Amino acid sequence: MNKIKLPKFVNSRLGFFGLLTILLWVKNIAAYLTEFKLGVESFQQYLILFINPIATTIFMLSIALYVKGKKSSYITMLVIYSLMTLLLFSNIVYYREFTDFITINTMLGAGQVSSGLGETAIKLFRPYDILYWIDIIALVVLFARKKITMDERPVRARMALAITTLSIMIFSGNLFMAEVDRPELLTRTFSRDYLVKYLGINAFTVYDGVQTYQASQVRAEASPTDMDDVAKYVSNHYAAPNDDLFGIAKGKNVIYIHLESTQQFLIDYKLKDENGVEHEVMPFINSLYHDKQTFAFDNFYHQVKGGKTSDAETLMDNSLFGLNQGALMTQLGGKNTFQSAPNILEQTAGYTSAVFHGNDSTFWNRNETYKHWGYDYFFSKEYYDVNEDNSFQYGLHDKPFFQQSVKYLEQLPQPFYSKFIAVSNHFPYSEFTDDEAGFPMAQTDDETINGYFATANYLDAAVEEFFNYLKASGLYDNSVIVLYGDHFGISESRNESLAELVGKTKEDWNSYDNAQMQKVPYLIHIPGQENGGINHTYGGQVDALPTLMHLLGVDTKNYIMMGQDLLSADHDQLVAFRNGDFVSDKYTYHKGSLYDTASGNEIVTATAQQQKEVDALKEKVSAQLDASDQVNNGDLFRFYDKSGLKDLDYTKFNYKDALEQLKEAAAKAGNDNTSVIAENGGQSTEDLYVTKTYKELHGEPSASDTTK
Ligand code: GP9
Ligand code: MN
Repeated sequence: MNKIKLPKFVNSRLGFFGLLTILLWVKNIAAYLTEFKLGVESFQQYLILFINPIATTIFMLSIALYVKGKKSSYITMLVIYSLMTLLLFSNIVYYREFTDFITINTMLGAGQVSSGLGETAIKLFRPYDILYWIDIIALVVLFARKKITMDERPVRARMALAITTLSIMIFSGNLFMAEVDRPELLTRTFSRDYLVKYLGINAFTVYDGVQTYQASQVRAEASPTDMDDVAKYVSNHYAAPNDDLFGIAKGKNVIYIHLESTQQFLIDYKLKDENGVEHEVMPFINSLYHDKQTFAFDNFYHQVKGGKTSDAETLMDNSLFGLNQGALMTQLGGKNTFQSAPNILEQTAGYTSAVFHGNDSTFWNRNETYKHWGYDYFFSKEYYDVNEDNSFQYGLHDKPFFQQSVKYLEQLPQPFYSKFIAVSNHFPYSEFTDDEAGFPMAQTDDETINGYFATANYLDAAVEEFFNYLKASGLYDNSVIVLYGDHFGISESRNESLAELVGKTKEDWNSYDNAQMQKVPYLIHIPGQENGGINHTYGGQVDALPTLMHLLGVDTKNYIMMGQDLLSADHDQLVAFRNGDFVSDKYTYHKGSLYDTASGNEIVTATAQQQKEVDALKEKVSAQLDASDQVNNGDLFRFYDKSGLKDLDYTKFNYKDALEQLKEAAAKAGNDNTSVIAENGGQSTEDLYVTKTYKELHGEPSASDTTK
């Protein structure tokens, strides 16, 4: 080391500051490229990734520049440097085990489920990890040997301020680029991966800290009396079950099929190709829709906001709304107490529960939220064979997704409550292999709309294959299969281009039409039933849980649910949108305009009587949304014991090695094992699954009909 000659600049305070900045930047980039899987896809995203550690590093290290004393300034700088290295390094180690980043809650030990790092941490270290620390040791030695000398001269305050300001400017630039590439990054907080990819570990940690603090403030102020108010609302709002239908699906498996971005207008829809030939978009789902074994609904609305898919899941599994801003699952899903469907069914009827989804487990914070909801198993991307050809940015395509799910599904003890989250019919509605291309494109001036029908058709075919398997394996007869659309696929801003495809014109398109477009399919298919049919009740996703529970014969009187059984005679004909707008059988109120629901005519000046009715509806809507917000923001379930449910110990769930866990449980159950594979004499049912590409089903597409 004696021979080492360092460049002179490191002997000035600013020079040393610069050296540390560069070193931290290099460490961050090394971690990005070798440790984390951030799904960087474009040049722009690489650019953002490369600059994102800079601003926060300069900002943090610049604190030391305000310290005048020689030693204290250098020590401050080194301490900050070491702490930032520690933060990065902890995330690296944590990621190796959990494929996720450390939240403030995890650090505080509140999320004990996912921490548990203590014992296993040692096993997660790699020999080359020393590279993340070796520089600190080297710096200390260099100081000791006077290879780097400390600069007597303090940095002028104005200079320090300029550097801090510079870091803020860089950060603003970074944020701007991030927002351009991924709009609503901060308001919707899709996943921690996204925040790190766009803003870096430091900014993510601060952002998470602020959110955690805000949530904890509201939570701290909440009290048991708040829950009493909510319980009063819920009991006044309760709709008693229809006696003829209560319990008709008792003891059956529940299989939810999440129809990504599927709107009700696709039901029975036929798309004309350029030759005027009609193509039915969802022939299989349509056949279910018209089946007497299906309770179908044609005035059923999604009620999501910024949390999109995750809001739909929140509504369906909890009968709670999402938050007015951002996503409940990411903000509170891993923190709050819930009394969700899987937990209720487990405790009241011995159900096992599982979610299947071919995307990263952290997306929408599912890996944490599902534990709090009581899901026993979560089969995410790592359980599937996902490659470039069978997937796109949101994960595995639907046909291989359903097919590959079977080897896990057949292991679940029955009865089970399961959810299959399909995803191919997701914006931008375009990614298909040539083998799946063929369904015609629509002919509008909007690419997004044009591809939507083909991806919906693909989803339909995937669902049909899955149904065929359910029938072949015998699961079908023992199950109630619920299909629902999670939210719109075509956003309001594109609806004018859609107008002509749904029998309207661009010019006449209005708020009423936009509200109508928020209808999504909701089909409860109960094999063997004859009393189904198309029900015209007005309802939304918040109503799904009590509806299903009553069909399963579970009394919901003492549960805190914001919705009402859609099959109950007491059901209010009212659907609240998350922003306070609404649709009832009589009125549609959307973006400040009022319409007569039946005719679609605008009510420009309401009569006194109409105004009174509308005001009453508005009040009901806000009472429902308020009650939901109170529960969520105040984490009020922790005060609620009248449901008779035992507290859920979510620390018992571990979504790794599910197959081993299932096999262990099966061995323990012995002859009492109720899984499909056990019923099949230990033989897998995987080969009962038949899957075919569009081309295999329909032959070569004509030249004009390709999806690409
Ligand atoms: C991703 C998927 C998409 O895992 O569920 O969510 P969305 O973008 O529709 O909210
Ligand atoms: Mn979605």
